[in-house]
Amino acid sequence: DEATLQEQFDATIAADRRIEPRDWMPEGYRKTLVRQVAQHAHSEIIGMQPEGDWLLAAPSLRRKAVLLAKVQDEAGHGLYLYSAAETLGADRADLTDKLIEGRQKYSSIFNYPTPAYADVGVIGWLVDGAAICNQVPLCRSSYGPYARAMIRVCKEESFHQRQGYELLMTMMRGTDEQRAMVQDAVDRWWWPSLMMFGPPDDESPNTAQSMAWGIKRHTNDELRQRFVDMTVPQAQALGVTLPDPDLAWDESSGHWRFGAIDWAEFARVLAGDGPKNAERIARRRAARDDNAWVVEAATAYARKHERGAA
Ligand code: FAQ
Repeated sequence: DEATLQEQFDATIAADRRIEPRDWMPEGYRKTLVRQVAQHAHSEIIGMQPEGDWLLAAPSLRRKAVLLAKVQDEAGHGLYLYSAAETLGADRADLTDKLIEGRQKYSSIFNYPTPAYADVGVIGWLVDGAAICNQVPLCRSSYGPYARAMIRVCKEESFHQRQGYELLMTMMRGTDEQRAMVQDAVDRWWWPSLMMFGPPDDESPNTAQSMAWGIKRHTNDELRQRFVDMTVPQAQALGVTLPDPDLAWDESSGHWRFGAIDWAEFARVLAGDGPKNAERIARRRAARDDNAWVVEAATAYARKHERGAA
């Protein structure tokens, strides 16, 4: 009965073993995972757009090949994560519709523009750096398919982070104009990167329950702090300044203290009012609608072969 099943589930979580698709799980656990995994998948797919804009304008064949590989990896991550959501009973086409209709979210970070080529480097360094901080602990998430997906995703994100940092190192060894371009991109992306970790812990409705279920392993503020501590020395090595006058080393705690985040801006972007929200969704909608015939044709072909096999 349900009480016994709940006990078994609780015991699995308490013993830090994984929940698998065939296992019974409370409805809230399933819903929370579908929400987080779908949002994560949407972020990867929408996240192809800001850098994808530079594919036709990359400054060399080598840079183009690297960027193409990175953007394709993001497509792979999205598809991998939609598959994980399907093991929870979700339907991929339905999730895409919910994204396009604004009923599911994607990361706030992808609503900012990429006007300069240095943005590609800064996204790799800061956005993929933040993604790694957030996702490495998710390799130990309690839901098996999500945790296993994160292992591969994190390996690829490490490559993404390095390609970004290497690109920036190259530009910083270049001309004054190139250095200024990098600094301007850092100034624009720093605060939005800190917002990627989500609202502060005392305003995060999902964290406590997600941690109790072992879906999340750290709070939003813990991971944000870890990211700042990791990134400040990298900024110093690169020779850029981070746009925060309050950034200071705190000897007693052994952490970098940082200034107040503009949560009103975060709320505006989540409400659909960031610089690029409308464009990102319009493009995703066009991709769904313009390619519907491919899905129809592939589905018809698969049906025909299923009948042939039977
Ligand atoms: N943007 O209660 P919490 C990538 C929402 S990396 C938009 O704290 P939770 C790689 C949240 O969903 C980016 N919405 O929620 C890449 C909730 O709304 P809901 C993707 C946000 O889930 C790099 C509400 O606020 N990574 O794509 C954001 O416990 C470069 C309350 O928040 C992941 O998704 C935000 N930043 O914690 C690709 C990682 N923050 O659903 C291309 C997995 C919060 O109740 C290029 N996800 N919200 O309506 C997570 O770790 C968690 O879901 C958090 C949020 C930490 C994002």
